[in-house]
Amino acid sequence: MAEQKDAKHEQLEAARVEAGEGYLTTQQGVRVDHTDDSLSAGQRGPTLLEDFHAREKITHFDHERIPERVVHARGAGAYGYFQAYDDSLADHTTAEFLTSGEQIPVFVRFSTVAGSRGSADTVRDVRGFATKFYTRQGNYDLVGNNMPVFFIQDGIKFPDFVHAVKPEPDNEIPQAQSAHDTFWDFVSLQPETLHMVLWLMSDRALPRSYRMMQGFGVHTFRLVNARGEGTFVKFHWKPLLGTHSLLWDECQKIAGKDPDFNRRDLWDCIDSGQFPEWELGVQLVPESDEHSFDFDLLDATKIIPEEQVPVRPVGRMVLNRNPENFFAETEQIAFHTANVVPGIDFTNDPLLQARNFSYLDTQLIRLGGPNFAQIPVNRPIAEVQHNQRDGYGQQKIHKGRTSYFKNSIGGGCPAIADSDVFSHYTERVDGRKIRERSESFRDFYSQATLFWNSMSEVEREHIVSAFRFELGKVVDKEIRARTVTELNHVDHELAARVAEGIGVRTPAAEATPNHGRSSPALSQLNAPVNKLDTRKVAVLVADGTDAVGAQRLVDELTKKGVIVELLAPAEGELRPGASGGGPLSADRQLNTMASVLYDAVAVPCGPDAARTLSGDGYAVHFVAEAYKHAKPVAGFGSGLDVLRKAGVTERIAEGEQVTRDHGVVTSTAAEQSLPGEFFDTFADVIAEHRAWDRKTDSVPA
Ligand code: HDD
Repeated sequence: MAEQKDAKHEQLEAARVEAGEGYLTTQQGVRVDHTDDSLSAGQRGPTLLEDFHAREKITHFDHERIPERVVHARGAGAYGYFQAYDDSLADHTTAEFLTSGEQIPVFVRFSTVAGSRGSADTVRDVRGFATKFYTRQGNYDLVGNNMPVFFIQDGIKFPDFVHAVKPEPDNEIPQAQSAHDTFWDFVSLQPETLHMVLWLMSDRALPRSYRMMQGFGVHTFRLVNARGEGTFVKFHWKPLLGTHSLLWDECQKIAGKDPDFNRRDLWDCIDSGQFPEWELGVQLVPESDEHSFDFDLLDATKIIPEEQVPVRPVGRMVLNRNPENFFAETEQIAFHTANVVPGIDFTNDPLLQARNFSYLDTQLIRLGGPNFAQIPVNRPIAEVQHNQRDGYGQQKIHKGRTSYFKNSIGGGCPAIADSDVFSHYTERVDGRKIRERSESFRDFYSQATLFWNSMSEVEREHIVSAFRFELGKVVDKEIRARTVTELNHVDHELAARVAEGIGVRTPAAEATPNHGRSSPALSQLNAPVNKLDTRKVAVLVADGTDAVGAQRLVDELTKKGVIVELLAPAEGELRPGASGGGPLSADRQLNTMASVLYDAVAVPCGPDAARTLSGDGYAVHFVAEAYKHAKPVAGFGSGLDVLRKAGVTERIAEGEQVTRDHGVVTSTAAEQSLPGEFFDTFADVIAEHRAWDRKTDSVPA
């Protein structure tokens, strides 16, 4: 594939080092002749302190780790570009990257929040979605999440919130989970968390892929135009592939089968040229409308419903390049909400104000001093000139005698520019010093209710079972009861359904009447994006699989953008079936994989293969589990025997015609007579992702 080069890429080239070239040396460039044995006094004698090579090697190793991020420790990142569609935002902002139409290099890091660096990807959690735009006017960081609101309203509560959700301090259990007493203790005592907690209990917390998640700037920011006029703005990222999720049961299994599930998915897709893409949208609110909502624009626990202020598309982002070195790039990237460029400014959102302190502060300990902006991945492509000097890890040799302003000795340089500068929005502020939450921040329930009202029944079922699972892990019954009392302010039915599952008394009556409003844009399932690009399908094969039919299946689906893998009891070339064709080769050994790692499963024809697979518990479980998770399941000819063995029987119609029943696509035809319609129907079903109307409660898997 042609290499993408942009200004950031070229800058990074200077820092890249080819592995495997030249001779082994010390850090000082001295060639070494031996690196397998320490220098010792005799073959069996003590190691000598004089062995500078061994000491240097071990010392460096001892210092290889840096503190992990206090939150968002586990992540994966990639480079790409952002491109504005046109200059239509020019009336609102002087930020060139939003109006120039040029490709602006970006680095995006996705993350989970609560877990350590080595935790599993598919935990129930918020996902970070942080974008660094390397613009000509300097770096702009949009440090967002995949949910549009936050748990707390004021950053001073962030340490409390994080201490509550992180593993409990006495035994450091549980890892990367909110299902424990301290988290729910906090939630039940801090009702402003409720709206975000509903998002956290929803499918949004279980993304199928980083490529299939929305992103949100969360806060209300401000765009500022050339006349110094401000417009409130909320940022939205919408994935082209739609927003899709896993089931909780899958997540728990994937955490063991492939803890790198989301990270691997991002890497593999970029590696194979299937570049993920998002559209950037903005909700704009004129300053004059600041007080025309029934919530406060400065309250980060609130959304602006899209039906009230539509999201206006302004550009697209494509991620097209994997990093070369995880530590150097993904680990050392340092985001900061206060990294803004001319044309974008803050508001007085108290959560944002605290973040503007926290990010710079945390990088100082994480990256070991004040020069982390010189680390290759963090360097702007804009020219950097300032009078900051020295400090740990200084990489620059600043020439000259002056590092102060004003100066005459250095010719007055660096000088103050008179154009394209960042000027703070001249907001008028006036107030007494007080510690007090604004009255306008006091409605904690309406938008939680709005979210609940906007969900489809399937999504509601998932939310209820998430609450039951999480609260079911809470030992203290008081905390369970208090949480249900809070939920009763959101919706009585929700509170009752949760209470029923966790042994808590159902509240007698609703605490706050449900306002009945909804916002359709909040549901993933009410308006799904049906695309099959990069969906992953497992085709179960064995010796005797009819190679012609199986190959047709692979070719037809691959042509449509689906990723197809052949799984067999053993890897390698398979003995062809009676109808010839082939050779067919298995991509993977069945028992190293699992249905939860795929979006759909198919079993082609071949009597011998069907016999083998029907007698292989792994294969049968594979199909049954996919069926249970409402995934597309397909089979033809004798392949149907495997489906029957897996309990799919009632969805299989007799006859060669292609039938489609609750996401199950079948035909009794062997491959020669299999109608082409089979592949199109299967593809349609894959594009729909899940057959939510399939009832599978009684399916064991
Ligand atoms: Fe934060 C990391 C997103 C509130 C303090 N945060 C961090 C990252 C993301 C977010 C995506 C990871 C960046 C990366 O990939 O390196 N944080 C958010 C969002 C918030 C939010 C969307 C609310 C709207 N954060 C928040 C508050 C504070 C912090 C209120 C502190 C007062 N966040 C941090 C931090 C981190 C961080 C401690 C840890 C590592 C880092 O910054 O670089 O400073």
